[in-house]
Amino acid sequence: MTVQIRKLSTTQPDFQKQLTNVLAFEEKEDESINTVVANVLADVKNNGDKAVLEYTRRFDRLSVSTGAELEIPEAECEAALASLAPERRLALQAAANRVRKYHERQKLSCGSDGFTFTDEDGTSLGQKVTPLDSVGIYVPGGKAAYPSSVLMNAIPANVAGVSEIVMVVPTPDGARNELVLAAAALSGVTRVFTVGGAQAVGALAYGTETIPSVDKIVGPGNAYVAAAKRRVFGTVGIDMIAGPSEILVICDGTTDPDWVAMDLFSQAEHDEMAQSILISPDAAYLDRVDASIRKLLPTMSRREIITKSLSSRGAMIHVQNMEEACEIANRIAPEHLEISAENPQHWANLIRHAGSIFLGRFTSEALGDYCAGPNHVLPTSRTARFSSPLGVYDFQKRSSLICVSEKGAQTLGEIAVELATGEGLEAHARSAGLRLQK
Ligand code: HSO
Ligand code: ZN
Repeated sequence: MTVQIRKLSTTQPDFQKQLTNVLAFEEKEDESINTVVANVLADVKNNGDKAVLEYTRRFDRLSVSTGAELEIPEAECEAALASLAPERRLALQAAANRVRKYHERQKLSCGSDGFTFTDEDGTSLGQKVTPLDSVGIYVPGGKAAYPSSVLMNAIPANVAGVSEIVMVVPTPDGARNELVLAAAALSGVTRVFTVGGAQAVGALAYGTETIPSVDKIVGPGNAYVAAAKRRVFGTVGIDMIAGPSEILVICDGTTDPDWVAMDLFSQAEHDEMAQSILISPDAAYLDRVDASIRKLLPTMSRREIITKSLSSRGAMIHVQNMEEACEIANRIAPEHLEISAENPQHWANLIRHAGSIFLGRFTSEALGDYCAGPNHVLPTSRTARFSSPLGVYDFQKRSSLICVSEKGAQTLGEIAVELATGEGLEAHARSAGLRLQK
């Protein structure tokens, strides 16, 4: 199977249409998945542990007779961390420390203490910020089990001050992923249960005899998990529903083409539906990267996934200049944007929509996935137009504060009486009116 990447140029008369085709991605709304998930959720809601144990036996071939046996004690996560090869343990610890440091900055900058101010009548107004009490972190099992994602989901919650962080992870046939457990030990996770799928989402949303209900569920999962998260939204909060990974590289033509080819591979290897796009004002450079792709692809262990991803959703776009490259990047609103160019800061100033921006040729996107510090849970499928990376702010909420002085009760009371009367709400008008001095 040879790789065939679409080539576009902004000078083509139908360029906009072609770009729309490249970006088109339809999330399959599968009715059969929805039906299964609705049944599983209802069963877990009504029958608690009994249902969870039954689905875990059926889907994960894990047979235990009590809910308590689904829990992995904290000591086992600590032991998993201690038993890692030293290089692996040090790398995980270094990543966790950097992610924590970054998110601590984020907590300071998003005003964790709130604010108050007093107006001329002595009425004080403000905003109070509090962490959520409890969150659930879904961690996929099997091939898609990423310890780095445990760090990225749990550490911001921990930094926000969430006191109960419950992690659920399927363990098909009872196989536990040591690196995932070790990551939990480093991230402030308080309890771990070996459950997955829609049943895990149901347990976290409704609670069972063993698994506590939480206030918000975050973390990636398969189509069943995504459908379950959508259904329990409202009972609990959820984070985003993540689509396949994406990378957009803008290159001025001065970076080693092998580097850029490998950066495109790095997201393509996640998923056949992942999207890797390269934009350059230098047409000859696009050809050089194409040659690097053909040279390097046979050496990649995940070449089949990469080939499918690049051939079905990849693209190379020739533009007239770097300004035009940035305009198209804003239109694409990618999850990850690498600006592999001289003076990257200059071009980054023109970018308005991107989940994470990687500046300069030494900043490979892979460093952001693991250890630079910022979160790797990012808006996909063009949602960077209106949403942000997962962060401390996703684990906080705000309450308004209003303390009206006696004088303020007069000024505000007159306004409220007038408007309440206009709305025909008598009790509102009288409630405000009773506090008016006659
Ligand atoms: N690039 C992925 C995150 C990840 N990469 C985890 C490696 N491990 C998010 O788009
Ligand atoms: Zn990645």
